[in-house]
Amino acid sequence: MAHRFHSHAIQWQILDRNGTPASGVDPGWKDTVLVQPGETVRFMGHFDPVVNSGKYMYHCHILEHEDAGMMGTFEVK
Ligand SMILES: [Cu+2]
Repeated sequence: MAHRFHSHAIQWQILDRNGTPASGVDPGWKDTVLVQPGETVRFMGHFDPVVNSGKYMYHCHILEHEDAGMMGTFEVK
């Protein structure tokens, strides 16, 4: 099943899907990144170390998945 990766307070730019460069609707800033079953998506965000340092929450945007544990945090230093 597909998952909708989302994190708060930051946006992403998709680099590639399974090694294929972003194309179609993928280029541009995204609030949420759709990840298909078995797919690897590489994406990047811009973090200013002074303005954006701290902890960020990420989760699947499908509530049942989030409730089942598809969530976590990462820290920008
Ligand atoms: Cu999910």
